[in-house]
Formats: sequence, C-alpha cells, structure tokens
Amino acid sequence: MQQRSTEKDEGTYKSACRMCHGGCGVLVHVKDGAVVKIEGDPESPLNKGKLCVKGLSSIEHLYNPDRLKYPLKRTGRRGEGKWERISWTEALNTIAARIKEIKRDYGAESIAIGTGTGRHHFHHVPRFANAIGTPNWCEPGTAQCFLPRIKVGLMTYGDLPVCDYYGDISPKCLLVWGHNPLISGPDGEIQFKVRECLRKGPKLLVVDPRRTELAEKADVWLQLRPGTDDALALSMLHVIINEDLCDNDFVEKWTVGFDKLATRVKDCTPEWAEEITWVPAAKIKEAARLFAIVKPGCIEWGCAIEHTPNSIQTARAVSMLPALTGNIDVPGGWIFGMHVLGFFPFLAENLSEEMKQCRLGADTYKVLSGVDTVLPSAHIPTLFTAMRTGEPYPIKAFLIFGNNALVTYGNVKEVYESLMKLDFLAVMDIYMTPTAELADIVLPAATWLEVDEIVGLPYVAENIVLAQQKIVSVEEARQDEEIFVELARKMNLPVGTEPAEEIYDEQLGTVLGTTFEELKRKGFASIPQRYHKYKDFGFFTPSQKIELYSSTMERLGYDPLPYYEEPPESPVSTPEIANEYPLILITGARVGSYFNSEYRQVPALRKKHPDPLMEIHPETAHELGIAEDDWAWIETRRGKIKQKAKLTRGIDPRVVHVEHGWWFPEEPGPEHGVWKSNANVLTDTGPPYDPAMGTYQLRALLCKVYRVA
Ligand SMILES: Nc1nc2c(c(=O)[nH]1)N[C@H]1C(S)=C(S)[C@@H](COP(=O)(O)OP(=O)(O)OC[C@H]3O[C@@H](n4cnc5c(=O)[nH]c(N)nc54)[C@H](O)[C@@H]3O)O[C@H]1N2
Ligand SMILES: Nc1nc2c(c(=O)[nH]1)N[C@H]1C(S)=C(S)[C@@H](COP(=O)(O)OP(=O)(O)OC[C@H]3O[C@@H](n4cnc5c(=O)[nH]c(N)nc54)[C@H](O)[C@@H]3O)O[C@H]1N2
Ligand code: SF4
Ligand SMILES: [Mo]
Repeated sequence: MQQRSTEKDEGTYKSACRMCHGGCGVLVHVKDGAVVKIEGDPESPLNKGKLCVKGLSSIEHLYNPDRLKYPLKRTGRRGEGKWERISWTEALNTIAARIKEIKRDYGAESIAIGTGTGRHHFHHVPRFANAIGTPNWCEPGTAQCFLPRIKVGLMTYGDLPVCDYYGDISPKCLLVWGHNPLISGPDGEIQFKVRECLRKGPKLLVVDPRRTELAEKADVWLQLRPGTDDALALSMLHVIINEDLCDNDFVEKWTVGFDKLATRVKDCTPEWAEEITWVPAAKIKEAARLFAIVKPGCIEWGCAIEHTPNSIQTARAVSMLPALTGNIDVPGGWIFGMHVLGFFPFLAENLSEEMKQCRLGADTYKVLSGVDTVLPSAHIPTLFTAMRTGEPYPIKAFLIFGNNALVTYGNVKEVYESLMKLDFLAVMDIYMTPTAELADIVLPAATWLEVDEIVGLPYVAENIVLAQQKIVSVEEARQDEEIFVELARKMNLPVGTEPAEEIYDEQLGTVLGTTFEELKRKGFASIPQRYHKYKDFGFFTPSQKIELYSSTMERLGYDPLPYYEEPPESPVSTPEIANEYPLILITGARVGSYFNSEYRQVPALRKKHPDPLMEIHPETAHELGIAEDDWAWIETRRGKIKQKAKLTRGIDPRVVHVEHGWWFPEEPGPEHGVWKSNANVLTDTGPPYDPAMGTYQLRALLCKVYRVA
C-alpha cells in the first residue's frame, strides 16, 4: 500500500486501538512517514501497556495489500464484480445526486443508512440519517446486541449499570452471564480490567453453555441449555426472595414493584428451572446465595441473552439481581458511570413527528423503533422486507458504512435478495467484502490509525475518554465522519455540515473542560468515580426509583414484569422439528483473532485461526463418525454450511457451536466463499420477535450435523 500523505513524519504518538470496539491506549511509532511499531501505552488505565493479538496485528491491517485503495463504480450488472476506478468527487457527486432523486421520487424514508457495531463513527450514522431526513437507519446489533441491555438499564435504573473496576474496592463477587469478556470485551469491559479484577480473587459465577476460560475458573459454573436464561434468572430471583436474602432496607427505600415481582417468581423454583435449563437446582441455589451474600458484587452480561425473541424480559430479569441485593452504585458493585462526554448532537429534531412515526417498526417494536425511545432505529427484518416487496413502503437506496450485511444479519440469503432489489447501493468499507461486491459505488474507508475520534469507555458509562488520532493516511482511504459532512454539504442540507472536530470539542468541554487537541497530547482523561449518586437525585426513571415493575413497559403496552418464554425452535416447543434436527445450535461466541466478519485477510491473525470451527462433544462426534479436524456439515431448516470439527468436553453432548463471521477473502469474487461457512445461512429473521425490541433468533436453534463426504 502507498502512503498518500504523511500526517506525522517521525515520532511516537498516543492513540486508542480500535481493532475491536475497545480503546486500549497505544503508543504508535512513526518513522519516515510510516507506522513501524505499535505498543500498549503503560499510562493507559484501561490496559496498562498490554494489547491483545488483534491490536498487535494492526500494522498488517493498515498496510494490507487487499485494502480498497480508491473509490470504485460498478460497470457490469449488479453483483457481477466488474469495477472501474473513479475519483472521490465523482463518487460523492453520484451518491448525493442519487439520494436527492430518490428522496424527490419516493420520500426521504425510502433511503436507508446502515452501519456495523460500535465503530468510531457509530453516532454519526443516525446523525447523518437525521440530517438527510430519513428515520430508517440500522445496525445488525441494534435489536440483538447491547441496545437491549442499554434500554433495560434505562427503563429499570434510568442508566446503564457497569461493573466497578474504577475505585479502591474491587468487586468481591462477579456474575458473568452469557458473556466472555476475556475475549470479547468490550461490549462490557476491556479484558485487561476484568483480568485485573480476577487476580484479586472474587467469587466467580458463570452462566454459559460452553466451558470458557472463565467457566473453568468459576466457583460455580451454570451450564444451561442455550436460550433459557430467562428461566434461570427468574429462579435465582425466587431463591433470593424466598430465602429472605434481599437487602430489605434498600429494596424498600429505592425500588418499586417488589411485591408484584415476588408474586411473579413465586412458582419459579430452582426445581422448575432445572427441568427447563438443565442446571441442577442445587447449583442454582448455590449461585443465588453466593451472589446475595458475597458483597460487593456485580454482573458482566453479554449479547448471548440478547439473541433470542425474549431479549428484553431476559435482560430485565438478570438486571434485578443486583437491585434486590443492594449492590447498586456502591464501591465494587454495579455502578453508573461518570458520563464525562457531553451530549452528542444526533439531530433528531430534524425529523418531523410524521417521519418518526413512519420509521419501520415504530408502531410495533416501540422500545427499538418507537417515537420516544432512546436512539430509535429501524426494525431490520421489516426493512429488508420493504426492500424486497415495497411494503409497507419502498426502500430504494441503502448506504452502508461499515457492515458486511451478507455475513452478519440473520438469514443472509434473504439479505442478498433484498440488496439485489435496490435501485442504489453504496458501501464504504476497508476491504472489498461480498456485500461491497453488490454495490453501485464502493468507497475506501480508513483504518483506526487514519482517523480522528474520541472514544468514551465503558460505553454509555463513559468513565474514561480517549483520543484516537489520525497518524497516517494510506492511498485514498478516508474516514466516514468526513464523508457524512461532505455529502451533507453537497446536498445543501441545512444541518450536519459542520466538521466533526467541532462536535468533539463540544463534547469534551462539557465535563472535562478540554479540547480534542489537548486530549490527543494527553491520550486520555477521566474524573474520579462517585457513588450513591441516587441519594442526591433519585434514579432517572419515572418513579425516581429502580423499577422492578416497569412503568415504561406498562405505558407502551408490554408486560411490566419479566417472564419465561421457551425459544421458538427447540426440543420443547417444536419436537417434530427436533426429530430431524436433534442438536441445539449456538452461533457466534467470539474468538480472539477476529472481530465479527473482519481480519480473515490479516496474515498473523489468519495463521492463528485458519478455519471456521464447530465445537462438538466427543461422544456426539463419535456417534456421527466425525473426528477432530474433519469438515462437517451443519444444517438447519434454512440451509447448510461446513466448518471444521473441534472436539471438546466443554460443551453439552446435545449442543453444538459454530463460529460466525466467516467468508474467504482469498477466494474469487464476487462471492469470496460467503455461502460456505457463514453461520447466518443457518439463521432466520422471521417471527416471533421480541414484542418490544423486535429481536430475532440468532442462537438456540435446531440443527443436524454430519461428516462432509
Ligand atoms: N475478539 C472479539 N471481540 C468482540 C467481537 C468479536 O467478534 N471478536 N465482537 C464484539 C461484539 S459485536 C459483541 S456483541 C461482543 C459479544 O461478546 P459477548 O457478549 O461476550 O458474547 P459472545 O462471545 O458471543 O458469547 C458469550 C458467551 O455466551 C455463551 N452463550 C451462547 N449461547 C448462550 C445462551 O443461550 N445463554 C448464555 N448464558 N450464554 C450463551 C457463549 O458460549 C459465549 O461463551 O463482543 C465484541 N467483542
Ligand atoms: N449468527 C450470528 N450472527 C451475528 C452474531 C452472532 O453472534 N451470531 N452477532 C451479531 C452482533 S452482536 C453484531 S454487533 C453484528 C456485527 O456485525 P457488523 O458490525 O456489521 O460486523 P461486520 O459484518 O464484520 O461488518 C463490519 C464491516 O465494517 C468494516 N469496517 C471496519 N471499520 C470500518 C470503518 O471505520 N469504516 C467503514 N466504513 N467500515 C469499516 C469491516 O471491514 C467489515 O466489513 O453481527 C451480528 N451477527
Ligand atoms: S482489546 Fe480491542 S482495543 Fe484492546 S488491543 Fe485488543 S483489539 Fe485493541
Ligand atoms: Mo454485537
């Protein structure tokens, strides 16, 4: 790859790694205008000099010969893989003109804006959508990842609680639920912070169908049947309430709806849950008692509880454990962040009420898409249906900034059909992905070393803010934020035209009183953690208390109390399907070398993890005639893929796990092997959905497995 211009010629610069959605502090060494070395910043409170293997491979990503080098325009039929180089001016003029035409002919709502998970430009995507005037933006995670936890946090606590690794007292009990932060942080926390906490020897409780490194270390490992977290959480609430293990003073003073919750979980005994979850009743009791007694304690929860159509109620049930035990906003407990970043200007006021109401999903999935929810986004299955059928109204254009839609949305065959129906598709990415291959215009995106941004961690809590800085530029790649601004200017939009640095300065000024330039020099900034903040202001819920009984859910017409719901496809709910597809399938547990569909072209990372792996119990494998490293077909009612068998006693004989995110950049385009091992050939985006959030099922499905001949 060619250097375009040299932002920095020589020296060492502080920045924040963004190979995942973390932000470990780094020192970037530059020589003759090129990045020559990246190491962890020993001063960063998040990682104290350490980096994971992805961070350490950043240079191979930055100077990867496979990167997109300049804008491209399609010359053949859509998806045929024929391209011609064009200038940035031509690319942006084309996009601006097409948006204007489609807006004129079909209305702004017929333009959809897409992005991927938690990237530097994440907030700028809904901002850009609002500036254009369309309510329809989306991200594969909004209904399936993190947003359910955020919205549950807001409805229940008025804020998103996070584990306290920030003060003098470290958690003495850590309950890790459907999360594997030693590999996958942060949706929760940077792995180095979690490891630091573990070294202090807290009681460790782990809820996971797989024996992860954490499960291995746990005092109690609850190996549940996938998709039954709601039942498990309700039974733990039952034990804590029935054995009188609540912090009664706290519950009385600071919560509402305790009696109603107690009535709701009255019959959710550990014995009831054992039958549903496969977890022995004695273990459920042991875990509930430990969590109630060993204080302070908190919960690290992950997206595994958000990949089922009962995502909101599951997260609600789990979220109540720390409230009943008085572990809220205390040192070493579940705390609320310091919110050191000021308000981000989403420009929501630019959308009319009528537009907000016509957001796809707004009238049905009110917690995801509704008119008065936080960060509303379009319901994805409804959006793709609108692309294919024109109902309830047509979606004609899709502009994607950092998402490999053909890999990470559910039911990717349907995603393919949907994208092929569009009048206009633009994709901005770092590489030519199978999704970009379907576009009209492809734009080359910058990697994290080529971007100016601020990152507040943990997300929503924002205890620490870091500067990510543009250190070099490669070929013609540019950062997404700049493109939003340029497009807004080209379309003469009344809003969204100011440079991103102005927003950073505003946000940094509010609490920290600093500027982006200053932050770049310092690397990061924070203020000391404060506790018991609710004693001054109450909780930011309608009742100013923790809402065990949610008035928001009630107002929106949903059940204000959590309940159990059997996964829609399971040996219990669909025994006839289980006859043909007898194994329970989980997908997408994170692996250390990759980030969703990324980095299969980064040599050091691919070498560590060359093939997609399916985890299966040796007894099950033996019955099926499958040996270690054999390729196996994994088939559901939707389709089949192959992955390599990895035999492990760390998974129940009735369960298999496949990795998500697989395509093969080394294979010829336009498909790049996207149908071969892609977990989302196996999933569906059909109903039932979570009633409030519209979540579809990505895990706890039924499959069969057999050897590839
Ligand atoms: N290295 C790396 N880090 C990442 C990512 C990545 O791709 N690679 N992706 C990022 C993204 S987008 C996200 S959302 C997070 C996700 O990170 P996490 O929230 O940690 O989620 P996963 O790793 O998908 O799953 C966590 C654990 O849930 C278990 N699990 C599976 N099904 C169930 C179930 O039904 N119930 C319970 N209780 N557990 C279950 C899995 O076995 C796994 O060990 O990671 C982020 N960080
Ligand atoms: N079966 C199954 N499916 C899943 C999951 C699962 O566990 N199982 N997990 C789900 C979850 S939790 C999530 S969040 C989603 C994740 O889904 P996404 O976040 O959409 O992840 P990717 O599909 O890898 O898309 C990211 C794309 O952005 C590009 N990119 C990276 N940085 C930038 C940038 O700065 N600018 C631009 N323009 N492009 C960039 C990358 O090259 C890559 O092609 O997947 C979901 N899909
Ligand atoms: S955890 Fe994330 S931010 Fe930290 S070094 Fe690894 S990839 Fe970079
Ligand atoms: Mo995610």
